[in-house]
Amino acid sequence: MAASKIRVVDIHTHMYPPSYIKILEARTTIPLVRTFPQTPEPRLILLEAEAKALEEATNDPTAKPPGRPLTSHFASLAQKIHFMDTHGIDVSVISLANPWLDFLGASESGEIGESVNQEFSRMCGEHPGRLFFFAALPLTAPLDTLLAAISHVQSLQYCRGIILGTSGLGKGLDDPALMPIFEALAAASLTIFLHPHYGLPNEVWGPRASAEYGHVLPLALGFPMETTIAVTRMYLSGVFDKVRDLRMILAHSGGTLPFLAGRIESCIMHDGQLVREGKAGKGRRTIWQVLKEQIYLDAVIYSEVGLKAAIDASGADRLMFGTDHPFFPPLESDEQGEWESVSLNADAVTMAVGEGSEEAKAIMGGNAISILRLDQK
Ligand code: 5CU
Repeated sequence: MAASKIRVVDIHTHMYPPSYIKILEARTTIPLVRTFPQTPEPRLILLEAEAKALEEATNDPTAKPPGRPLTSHFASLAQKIHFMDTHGIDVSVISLANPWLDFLGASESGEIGESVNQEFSRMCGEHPGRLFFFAALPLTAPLDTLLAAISHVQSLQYCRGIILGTSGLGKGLDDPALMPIFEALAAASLTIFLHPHYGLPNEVWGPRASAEYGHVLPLALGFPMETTIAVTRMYLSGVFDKVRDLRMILAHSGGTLPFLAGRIESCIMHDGQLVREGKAGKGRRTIWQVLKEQIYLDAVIYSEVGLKAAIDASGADRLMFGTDHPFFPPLESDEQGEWESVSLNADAVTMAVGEGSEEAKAIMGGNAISILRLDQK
């Protein structure tokens, strides 16, 4: 029997449609897009950790420009398809990149969200079967607008879930006010793709970070800790028990959750308050169980060690390959060629489970096809 070809699916791949870039260009505070005299390309400035560098470059035209270059990779659909073809990616589940619609006012986010989601739907329709998307929710809008947005995106042919940051309605994902949203998403079979943006407070990085360490600390450590904290808060608040059909994919292989789950469990078992309140007793679903029943992890962790921890925690049948395109482009080779950030993740799968193995096929695409129903157009 001929060996079946591996189908590669990228579930972690972002875009900013041109209309969204226009919104960023009109802004004066982060997130924003701005051109500086010292660089030809506009710069995309997204993170609070970039605030100091932005101020310095605004006051001093010779200072290092903040952010990252806004290349065609961020907004061009043709470029996304070229990237997929270059890396042998059959299907991509695209999503708006951070910070999504989180910074918009309550009166505008519903309408802007609807048009952004419609734009993603249109882009997917240009490449039927190759593109699906995670929609963005207007979290600053009133509850009825938000619930209407969930119904709207559920009706869009290529929508397979929603991308969500950790701030929720402003108070994090353990906020009881989010329950109707989680219930509506579960009822609509829309999987949440949980993605970080806010990181940790700038003071954590110390006074040298902004000038000397680039984006390393907020991206390598801030993002994963943010995800870990958000999901642990959800777990402690009982969201996963209250909404048993809720399904979440965690970016970056769950932050540090696979590594820290044991410590979280031990802290629960040894917490006097939780024990007294009956929250740590027998019959409790452990975080290990939630990881295996309601959580999926992407495979964007760049190493065999991290990937093995993710597989041990959630199972090889719950991991899904991703690239994080258009972030992390090659800096010393042609951006139109192969990206090392992609091969690091693909190689980690090979090293962790063996080239061509059933697990490798599942992680590289099979899991995403069945979990996100990508065979249904
Ligand atoms: O480089 C960055 O700042 C980012 C970002 O903002 N979002 C993301 O998904 N990856 C990298």
